[in-house]
Amino acid sequence: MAAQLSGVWLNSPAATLAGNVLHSRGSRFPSATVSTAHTSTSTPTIQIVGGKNLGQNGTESSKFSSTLDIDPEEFDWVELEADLYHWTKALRPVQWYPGHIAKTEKELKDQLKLMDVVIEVRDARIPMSTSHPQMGSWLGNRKRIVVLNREDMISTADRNAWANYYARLGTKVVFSNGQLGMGTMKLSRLAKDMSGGVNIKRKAKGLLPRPVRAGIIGYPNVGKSSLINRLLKRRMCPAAPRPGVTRELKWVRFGKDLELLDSPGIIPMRMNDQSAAIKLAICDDIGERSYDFSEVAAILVQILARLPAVGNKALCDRYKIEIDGRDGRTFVQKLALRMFNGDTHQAAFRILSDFRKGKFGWVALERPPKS
Ligand SMILES: Nc1nc2c(ncn2[C@@H]2O[C@H](COP(=O)(O)OP(=O)(O)OP(=O)(O)O)[C@@H](O)[C@H]2O)c(=O)[nH]1
Ligand SMILES: [Mg+2]
Repeated sequence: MAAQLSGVWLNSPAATLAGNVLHSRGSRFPSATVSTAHTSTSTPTIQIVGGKNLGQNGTESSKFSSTLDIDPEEFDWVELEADLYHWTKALRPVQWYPGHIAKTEKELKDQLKLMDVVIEVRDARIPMSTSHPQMGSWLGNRKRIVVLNREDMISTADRNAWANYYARLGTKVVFSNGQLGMGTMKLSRLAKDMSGGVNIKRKAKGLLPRPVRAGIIGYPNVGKSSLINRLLKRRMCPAAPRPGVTRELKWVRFGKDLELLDSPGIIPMRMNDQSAAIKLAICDDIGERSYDFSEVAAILVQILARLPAVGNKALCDRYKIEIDGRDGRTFVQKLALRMFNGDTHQAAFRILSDFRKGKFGWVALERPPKS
C-alpha cells in the first residue's frame, strides 16, 4: 500500500522519508570533477499536490532491482552528471532553435504582462534540463507554479526526491499526468487560489471581476497542450508525441473564472549545457534532426548501465548482448549486428524508444541537488 504524508508518497515496506534521499557516497565507477547540474530559481511557499498510487513494490522499475548491488538512494548523481559532461564534450553539439520558437518567445514575453500566474511545465524525468535558464529573469516576482508532468514516467523514489527538494525551496509544485489528467484539477484550483487577489483589488476599485489568467509555458513536448486538453475535457489545443507541435500562442477559457494560455515549447537559442541537450534528446523533448541517434543512444546506454534501478544486467538481458554497457558505442554496434543487419541508426532508435516506453522501468534521469 502507498500512503501520503505531506506530499511525499510512502511505500510499504521500504518507505522513503523526507530528508532521507540523495545521500551520496563513493561509487564503484571512476569519477570526474565537473558538475553541470543547474538549479532553478523559485518563488516562496510550500505546496505539493497531485500523486499516484502504486503497487506493493512501490516503483515501477522494481522488477530490475535484482541487478542492484548498491542502495539506489545512495547513488552518486553528481558523479554521473560529471561523467555525462565529459562524455558529451566529445560529441557534435546538439542545437535546435526553429523559427517559430524565436518568433513566439518575443510574443510570450509580451503576454507575460497579462498573466496573473505562470504555470511552468517540466518533464518529470529531467526537471533540471527542462528548466529554461532565463525563466527566472523573465518571470521576476510573478507568481509561479512548477508542474512536473509525466509523473507516470518516474519512480516513487524519484518523485519523493523532487517533492522534498521543492518543499525545501518553498516552491509550489504539482505532479501531473497530461495523458490521463491527474493533477489538472488541482492545478486549476491552485492557479485560482494564488491569483484570488486580482479580483479583490478590482472590487476595491469598483471594477467587475474577471477570469484569472494563467500562462502555461515550458520546453517542447513536455505535455503543456495535453494538460489543457485534459482539464477542458476537449481537444482544444493540438498535441502529439513530438516536439514543436504548438506553433502559436492561444488563450482558452476554462469555466467562467480561468483563462489558460497554451504556448509553443521554448528552449534557449544556444544550448550551452550539452548534458542537458543530450537528456532532451533522450526524452524526445528536442527536434530529432538536431542529434545523432547513435551518439545519443550510446550515452543513454552508459547512463542506464550506471543507474541502480536499471544497471548493466538489465540492458544485457533485454538485448541478449554480453557486453559492458559502460561502453555505449560498442553496445549500439553489437545490437545493430545482432538485430538490425548492422544498421546502427535502427539499433539506436530501438534503445531510445525502449527507454521512452518504460521498457527499463520508469526512471528519472535526474535527481535534485542535495542542498
Ligand atoms: N506518458 C505520458 N505522456 C504524456 C503526458 N503528458 C503528455 N503526454 C504525451 O506527450 C506528448 C506531447 O504532449 P503535448 O501536450 O503535445 O506537449 P507540448 O508540451 O504541448 O509540446 P509542444 O507543443 O511541442 O511544445 C503527447 O503524445 C501526449 O499524449 C504524461 O503525463 N504522461
Ligand atoms: Mg503544445
